[in-house]
Amino acid sequence: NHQFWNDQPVVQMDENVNEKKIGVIDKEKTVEEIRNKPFTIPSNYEWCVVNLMDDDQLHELYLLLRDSYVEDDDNMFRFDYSEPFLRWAMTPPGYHPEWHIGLRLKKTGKLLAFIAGMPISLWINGKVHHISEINFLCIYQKLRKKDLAPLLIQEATRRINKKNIFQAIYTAGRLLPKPFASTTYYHRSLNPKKLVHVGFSYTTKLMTIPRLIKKNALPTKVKNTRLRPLQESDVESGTALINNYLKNFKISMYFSEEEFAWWFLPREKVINTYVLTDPESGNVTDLVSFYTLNSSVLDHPKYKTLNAAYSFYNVATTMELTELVNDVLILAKNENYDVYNCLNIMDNQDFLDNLKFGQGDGLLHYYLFNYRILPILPKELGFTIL
Ligand code: EN5
Repeated sequence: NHQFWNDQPVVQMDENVNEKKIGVIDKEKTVEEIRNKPFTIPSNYEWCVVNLMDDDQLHELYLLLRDSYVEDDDNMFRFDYSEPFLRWAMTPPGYHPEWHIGLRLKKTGKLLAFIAGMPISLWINGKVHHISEINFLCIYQKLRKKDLAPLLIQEATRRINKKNIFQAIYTAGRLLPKPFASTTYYHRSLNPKKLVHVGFSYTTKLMTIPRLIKKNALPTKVKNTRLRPLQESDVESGTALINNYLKNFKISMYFSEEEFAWWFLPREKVINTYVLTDPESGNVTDLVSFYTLNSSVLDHPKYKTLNAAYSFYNVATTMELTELVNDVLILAKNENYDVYNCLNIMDNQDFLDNLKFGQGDGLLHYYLFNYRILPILPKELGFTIL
């Protein structure tokens, strides 16, 4: 049912973008033209701002997402974003507290729905655009089919427009009008036995558990022994390295030094970044990073959690990307992750086969709100959404 999306400034399903149509969809508006009043909601609900700096409110949001956010197609796993992760993901430099929008039941105050906007800088066709990212749209399981999502999206749009921003980027596993890129998940087993037990992976007649263990075995030590965690003093050269790499993609993230420090400096169980530096200059030459996003294993007697690492950004200049990522698989395995996940974006396709990643059953579609671009291939995309 795309009734709502038909009236929104997005590329429609039957539309094919050509050169002439690239650019803003809705006619330009001014901040003054944007309504000041929040969207009207059924009288038993109320809007709220979820203050992520408040531990109790962060915990409420954590529980809502843990119980009602994204699942795989067969409802076997559900994302379990940790509290420190959620705070990190939604409060980057320049964030707007009022873009963390909640919906509560008036009577009890229970948090029933949420949507977040975050400021983001993107390179689109060679130019930096300061727009919004949308993420963590979630409606409490028992409240589905009440059509609350359109209200949350419109209220987020209004608050973002009030800051003079009229474009947003977002991803979804579902097909909506209309992706500019569709990417595929790949998975590298680190703990094959557990993955099979929880139903994340499977055996076949030929691929038994012992064979899976053998196939996925990794050395205990990394090849590049100089690989070390990113630190404060690497920020300047690390930012230069990554922007220089990312600007070659058709759409990519752009990082100020402050943003680079925010997104890459290691935070335990949230974000890990490892680098190699040039011995002479001390500049970062290679960088590999992953974030921690566990999933709840739904209805399993023994296991409750799947420990998953997700590839974030990788840049290799002094070695093959495959060699760099092989080392990070070793580090992730040694830190007890069960699986290393990755999309076929950026140059990731170059290492997937060699490093024994297998295609998953999930897709991730990328969307822009109020902007038309030509469709692009996964490998032309230099941008990860958490
Ligand atoms: C907010 N920004 O479907 C939107 N995950 O493949 C986020 N599959 O884990 C939207 N179904 O293939 C996120 N194992 C959309 C993704 C939602 C989550 C999702 C998929 C991605 C996933 C696993 C488990 C499937 C369980 C049954 C999967 C196969 C792994 C196997 C490992 C060994 C080599 C072959 C593949």
